[in-house]
Amino acid sequence: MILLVTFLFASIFFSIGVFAQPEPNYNEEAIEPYVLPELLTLSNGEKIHTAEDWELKRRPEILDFYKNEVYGYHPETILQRTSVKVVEESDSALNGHAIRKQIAIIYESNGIQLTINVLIYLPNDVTFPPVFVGYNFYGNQSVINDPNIVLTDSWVQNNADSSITEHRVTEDSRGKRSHRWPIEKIIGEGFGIATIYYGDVDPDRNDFTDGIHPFFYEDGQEKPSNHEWGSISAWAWGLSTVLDFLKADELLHDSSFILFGHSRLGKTSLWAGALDTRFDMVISNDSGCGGAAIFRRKYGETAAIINQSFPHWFNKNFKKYSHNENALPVDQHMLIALIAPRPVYIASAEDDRWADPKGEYLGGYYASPVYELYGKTGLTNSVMPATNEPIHHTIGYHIRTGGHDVTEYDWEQFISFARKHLND
Ligand code: GTR
Repeated sequence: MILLVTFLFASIFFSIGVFAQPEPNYNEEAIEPYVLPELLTLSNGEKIHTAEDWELKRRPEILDFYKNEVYGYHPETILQRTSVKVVEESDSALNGHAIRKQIAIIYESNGIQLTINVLIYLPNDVTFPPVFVGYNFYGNQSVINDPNIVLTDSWVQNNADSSITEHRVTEDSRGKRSHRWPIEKIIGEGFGIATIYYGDVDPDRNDFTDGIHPFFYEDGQEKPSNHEWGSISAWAWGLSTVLDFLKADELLHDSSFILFGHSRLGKTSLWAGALDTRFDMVISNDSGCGGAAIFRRKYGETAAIINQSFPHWFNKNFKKYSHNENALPVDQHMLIALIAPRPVYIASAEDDRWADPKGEYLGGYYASPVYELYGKTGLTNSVMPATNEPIHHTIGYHIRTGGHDVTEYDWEQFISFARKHLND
């Protein structure tokens, strides 16, 4: 009887949509007309005509909107509370072609510690190589099959891919994600790579008692308040903290740093690149909703869907924009514009409709007027390019064949884009 009543109530709730996921739209024709918030008009109506006014007036205003209403404020990196330990180093990695270095960044406060493990490969024959910096989903050991890679302690079950969700890191997961990280190729092209398991900074679950957040709570605080940081901001904080130490490393202090991230970590790379102008270039791969894609299109994943599935990614204030995108004071062209004039690359995949490839393209297209203020070229055509026809302006873009993943084709584009623009 009790079971029957519970079942009846659950069915009613589902049918009226209390628990149900909103249905995604994949029909371009069904997109309602929308008006984007103006990139080059201050909230007091004043128009912006110069790069200087953009930097002094409009950019801080937009950055503030994002902090308040989307990703949440995060504390400034506090170097005094961190120390670094070289855990392992070899100058004969990858058959002698690379230096491998593993460092542990230890953040300490009130007697508790958080350890961020950074795995670095650098080409042996290049001084101060440019370095791709990016998070991985499954631990540093997953990016390459190398028995020397230290396993992190902060492993937690992660729901991103059911094929490797076995709780703690095991020897089995060494190299499981190597197809996304063609490290030998990257090294062979003269670039370095630094990667970090994102769960070291904040485990990816709706729980604010773990990861970096509690280190910054006021007495009695148990979770971030409405305007404070969600997980994407926490991961962005982690990238800036790692950058502090990379920049101080004797092998890297003259290097350029290229942020790279896929999917939720592509959303993170855009936000981290917007916040921290020390990153010389930013790449987002299949970043979708909350990344490069325009919210107001509501194509594929939407604010309502993402807030329901991943309430911890954004701040509490962002919840009020579920089914209410037009009330947002920003849209994602503004996130991309915050990176200007630094080069930014947006990568999409044809079958990754969930991430709205066209919305990702338009994010770059509508950001372009800010690049133009600096005399740079963004995406000039309102129509997106054909599949596998990359654009390498200061805003770069491609849509490739295939699905939600990071492929060799993607890396070929990232490398040639970096070569072309790093010294702009
Ligand atoms: C999906 C999520 C996307 C994207 C993706 C990923 O479940 O809806 O926003 O971030 O995960 O990170 O692989």
